[in-house]
Amino acid sequence: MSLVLVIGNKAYSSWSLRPWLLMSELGLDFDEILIPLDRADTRERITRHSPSGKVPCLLIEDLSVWDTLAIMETLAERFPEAGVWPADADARAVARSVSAEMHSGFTALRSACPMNLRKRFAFRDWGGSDGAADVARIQAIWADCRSRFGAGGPFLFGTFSAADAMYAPVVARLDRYCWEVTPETRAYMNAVLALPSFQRWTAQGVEEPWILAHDEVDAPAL
Ligand SMILES: N[C@@H](CCC(=O)N[C@@H](CS)C(=O)NCC(=O)O)C(=O)O
Repeated sequence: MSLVLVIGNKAYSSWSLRPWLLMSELGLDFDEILIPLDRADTRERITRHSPSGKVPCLLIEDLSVWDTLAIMETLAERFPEAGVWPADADARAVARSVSAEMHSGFTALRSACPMNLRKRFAFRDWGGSDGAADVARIQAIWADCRSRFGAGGPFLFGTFSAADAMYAPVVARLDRYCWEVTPETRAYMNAVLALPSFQRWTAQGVEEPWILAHDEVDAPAL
């Protein structure tokens, strides 16, 4: 089965990172097509593959699957042995809940702290009280998953799963915008940041020539 993942800039495209990281960490064999965002031909190039005009989009032979959670669910169905979701049914239900919560939420954090893998910023009041509430909720989610389901490894459900891939860009944001977090949160973040595929993605993003002005916050980088 040929798999091609269509993605945006590695330095900035947080949605693209999620399925790329999942597929890489699970050892699925895939090719990628990288389409730089915010250029004159971006929309035309993306819509050749993705009817929504957004990335990521997964091409399975001639079939196009778009939107991050749909891609992950399709991978779970097509590769049932790969471990996209936790094996235990209760853990799997919670993994889907926290992934859906990520997919639809945390807009204050996401807009105040766009993913930017080239920069690091001293903490400031990113996103005001809404940003702080997002980060508190995220830390509560991670603590709950780790304490109830995380005994088998350093990730939310022990071994790496789609839930960790969904939160990987949040890990990058908390790290690079220097949010103060609990030691438990930091330990989880370190496990994600140390993933070989996360490091590979970051190194490739740093080398990209493109700057996306709307993802560059107005603050001096450290
Ligand atoms: N709900 C979508 C969101 C995808 C999305 O917003 N992708 C951005 C890049 S991170 C995009 O394709 N933007 C198109 C553009 O800027 O032209 C998903 O989960 O995949």
